[in-house]
Amino acid sequence: MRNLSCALVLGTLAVAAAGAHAQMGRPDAAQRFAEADTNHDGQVSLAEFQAARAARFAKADRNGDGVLTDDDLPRFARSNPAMLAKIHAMQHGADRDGDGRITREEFDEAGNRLFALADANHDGVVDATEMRQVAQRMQSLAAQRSAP
Ligand SMILES: [Ca+2]
Ligand SMILES: [Ca+2]
Ligand SMILES: [Ca+2]
Repeated sequence: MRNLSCALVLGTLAVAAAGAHAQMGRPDAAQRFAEADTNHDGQVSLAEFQAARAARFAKADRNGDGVLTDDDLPRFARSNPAMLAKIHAMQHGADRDGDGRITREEFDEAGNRLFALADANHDGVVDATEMRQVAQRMQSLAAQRSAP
């Protein structure tokens, strides 16, 4: 269950680390799915998923040093202890060696775990139904986390 949680948490990591603004609202899984589906066949292949992840990493790595750290977070997130703690909690799954830095390798590894998890019927693509299911699981996980 721990690994499952880690992988699920990773889905929201990009939202937290990359778009601090997106953090204000719930991640729109349907929209993210549509964005990743670059050939618009209604399914997200591993290649499409990885391309979307790569773009997300580049966006999250605001200072462009190739690793995700607190330095990449906007000032308002860094100066908000509650938000910072939340982001750190989410990053915990990706930051395998716990050094507070998420390398591209760690990020990709986490992404691959997420894809494997989302692809429930293991046909190598995540369709809209599978994406909805994984989004629901993420939401219930997030709800658990924010519960006292
Ligand atoms: Ca596609
Ligand atoms: Ca960085
Ligand atoms: Ca599938």
